[in-house]
Amino acid sequence: MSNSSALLIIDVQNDFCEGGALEVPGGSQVVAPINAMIADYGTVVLSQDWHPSDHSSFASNHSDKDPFDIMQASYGPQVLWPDHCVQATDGANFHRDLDASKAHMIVRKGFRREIDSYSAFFENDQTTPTGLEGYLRSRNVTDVAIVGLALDFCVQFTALDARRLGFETTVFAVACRAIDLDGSLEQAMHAMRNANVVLK
Ligand code: VGL
Ligand code: ZN
Repeated sequence: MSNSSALLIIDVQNDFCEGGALEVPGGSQVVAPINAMIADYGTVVLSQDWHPSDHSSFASNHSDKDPFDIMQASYGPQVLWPDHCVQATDGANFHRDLDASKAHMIVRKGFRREIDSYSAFFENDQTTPTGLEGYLRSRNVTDVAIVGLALDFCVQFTALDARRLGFETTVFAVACRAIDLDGSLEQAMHAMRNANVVLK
């Protein structure tokens, strides 16, 4: 693949894998296909969900809420999650078999207490940037390939933002796994197709 393509590896962290705090079914199965793709890209970016323990997306920080309830945040509806990917915990570490040493950049997201961040480009208010766009543009990236966890949350939001920013965008579903909360997977596939994300 050419140097104008970047591989965005989304949230392949212990808490999203089997036995983790917000386990995605089959999560660790993405590691081998992702490792096999890394050498094909001139730019390789990892995203890392990186929350403070008092993060507003954690149900435990709301006295009247349970995990997977939906809350009205200032920027819209927000799913409340089990505590996960707390900064500097083992759950926030990348899966041990992921070839993380090959990454050129690591984007941390979700570290502001009041805003969650699914996308690796913008937080959930859709305006606070992570800096990833500028990084890719400064390396003349025009195309992105997206893989990782979870297909219906962070992968989907990253892909939709990539399209919004004008990147040619392919999601490799074989190297993704989904949470699938109340039809979220089907909804995500539909939204990505509508936005001209190429699904492979
Ligand atoms: C994610 C829910 C909460 C993800 C992150 O990586 O898809 N999902 N935080
Ligand atoms: Zn999170």
